[in-house]
Amino acid sequence: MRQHKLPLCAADFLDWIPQQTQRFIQKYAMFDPHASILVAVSGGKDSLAIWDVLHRLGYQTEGLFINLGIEGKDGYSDRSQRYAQAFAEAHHLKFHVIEIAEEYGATIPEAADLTHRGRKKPCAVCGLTKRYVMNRFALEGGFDVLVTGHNLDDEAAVLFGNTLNWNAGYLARQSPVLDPKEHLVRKAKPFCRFYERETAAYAFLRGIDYIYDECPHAANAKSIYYKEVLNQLELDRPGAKLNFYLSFLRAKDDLVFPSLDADNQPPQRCQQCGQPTTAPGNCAFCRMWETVRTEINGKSS
Ligand code: Q46
Ligand code: ZN
Repeated sequence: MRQHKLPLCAADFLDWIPQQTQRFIQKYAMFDPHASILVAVSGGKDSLAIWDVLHRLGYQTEGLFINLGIEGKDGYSDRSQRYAQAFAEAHHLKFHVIEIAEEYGATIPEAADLTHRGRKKPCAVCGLTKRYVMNRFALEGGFDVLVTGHNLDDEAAVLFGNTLNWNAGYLARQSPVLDPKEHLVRKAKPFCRFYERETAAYAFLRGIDYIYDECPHAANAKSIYYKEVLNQLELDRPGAKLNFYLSFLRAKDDLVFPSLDADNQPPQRCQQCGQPTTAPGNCAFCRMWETVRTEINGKSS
């Protein structure tokens, strides 16, 4: 690992990742040893690797897979689910599945086609739905924290995008851990300081079977372009990516637009589901799925 000037053999690397993860959990006060943890699993390397590490560290974890209905039957979502399910079964871990089409009446790509938000690209619909469903499931299940497998490459790319646009509200909220608020569960990203190649190496060396393919809708995403730019920077200056992210975390408390933090907005409640929302009336999730249902009903009548 050039950024740490640290060479490790496979056996030491497999110890190093959990040790470092535990260090990050404590450093950022993510959760305590007895927390009940819901891990958002996608079937990919990062989420299965974090689940593996937390389980090995002795944490009490359950997994949540959201089947988005991408590529229909036996397509990308179903194949991803099989990897996540197989991991859960092999480790005797409790595994929950939410089928979006069953729960809300349409798959993510179908919903994207029916709403303005989708504009024929499902990612906006998908992101909003996943955030909402994960939060709700974690709250209703009484979990203390929702853990995701975001790695340093993900976090640095988000930070880069938000910095290019000086998106103060998003910058203020970007953090390895978000404290719970009313109707919002605590969220933590214990892998946020690991490079993607480190989490991939961990999954590979540990023999975790995960879905190699990216979601077919990920191609041409802005985040992928930002990752490429940052990788170029990293190539010339090893550690640049990590430094970019860690310097931001250090600077953030003092420097980033505290007056624009979303905390200063008056709290509002969605009239339909009761979840927090920035505008009066229904939340973005309820409004979007209401439009989808109206469109489906209009087409069938
Ligand atoms: S799963 Fe969903 Fe991603 Fe696929 S549709 Fe886009 S947002 S690319 S993380
Ligand atoms: Zn709502």
